[in-house]
Amino acid sequence: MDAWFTAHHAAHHGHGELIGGRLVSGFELPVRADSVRSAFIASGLGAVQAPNDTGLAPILAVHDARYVDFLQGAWVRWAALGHTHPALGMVWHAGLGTPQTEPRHIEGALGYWSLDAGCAIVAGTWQAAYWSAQCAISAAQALLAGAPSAFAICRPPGHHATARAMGGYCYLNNAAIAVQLLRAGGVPRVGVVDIDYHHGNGTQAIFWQRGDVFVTSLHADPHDDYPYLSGHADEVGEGAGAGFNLNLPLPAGTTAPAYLAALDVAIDATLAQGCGAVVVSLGVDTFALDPISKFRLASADYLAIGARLRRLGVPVLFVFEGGYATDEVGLNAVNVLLGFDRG
Ligand code: SP5
Ligand code: ZN
Repeated sequence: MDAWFTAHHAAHHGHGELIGGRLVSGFELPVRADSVRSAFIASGLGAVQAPNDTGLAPILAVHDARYVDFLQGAWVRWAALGHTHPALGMVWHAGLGTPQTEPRHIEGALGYWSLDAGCAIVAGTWQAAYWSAQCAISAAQALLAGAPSAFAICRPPGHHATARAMGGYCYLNNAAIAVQLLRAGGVPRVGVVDIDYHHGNGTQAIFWQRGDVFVTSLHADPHDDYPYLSGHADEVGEGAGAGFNLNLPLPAGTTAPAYLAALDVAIDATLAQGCGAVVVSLGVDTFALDPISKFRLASADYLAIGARLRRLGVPVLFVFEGGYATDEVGLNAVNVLLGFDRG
């Protein structure tokens, strides 16, 4: 199994986030991706490749073109106000649906294109997000070319980003972009298995009305944790997508037995849909020592998770998402791949 990585991710750094009513330094740090890359190399699983530059087309197959324009230009507009600190919005269109008019002022635009205060923008944010997506795209292309598995070391992560909004450290939905590329490449139905601690709300929203993409997510019960506003078990999709979304919320304190039982439910449901390929949103913020999460998985449990995922029996693309225990994030992510590889 090869991995895709670029050093461009490090251009996205030095920002804060709003947690517990305080603006604190961000948990989504450059060292995360570097640790995963180092652990992958040490594992001997395969080579680390640089992604191709496929341009904006695969990104625009998922994201609103006006949102992508905003992301590309936001820092320059913010800096033009004389700011040197990271850009962060402070208005949200809660309950108002999707307003038609984009505010002219950058402070308004930041809210217009945001889900929450978890996505500050710095000078290198677009560069990092663009190349993060390119890692997912190149890994998906490898799957289409016949690879049985691939690993996109994406940073920033992607599963909270919707077609037209950033949120939860995510700007472009790398997993959704990969899914769409696999669909365009001829896979009739694609599965998503999201094992990040947080509900994959962006991925759910993108495929909500789609019957060609089966999305399942295991995550913290949204009554008790981020993203709070979605991830309940009664969210099953709509229209052509009715029945093609499966949420498996789990309580705080969840350990391996209950987690693996839920993972088996997700895998069985995905198998029943006859998916020709599966994208795994690989977050390891389910780890007991994760600083922002409340599950209690151990490093060895990730080997078991990978072994279970092998049951999918079709090509699998792993896309890196969350995981904030910087000392163990590489080990835990690569343990999933090792478990998968050994079957
Ligand atoms: C990709 C990803 O994992 N994004 C996660 C975004 C989570 N943002 C909100 C975190 C709220 C944490 N609250 C508990 C803090 C305990 N110190
Ligand atoms: Zn997460």
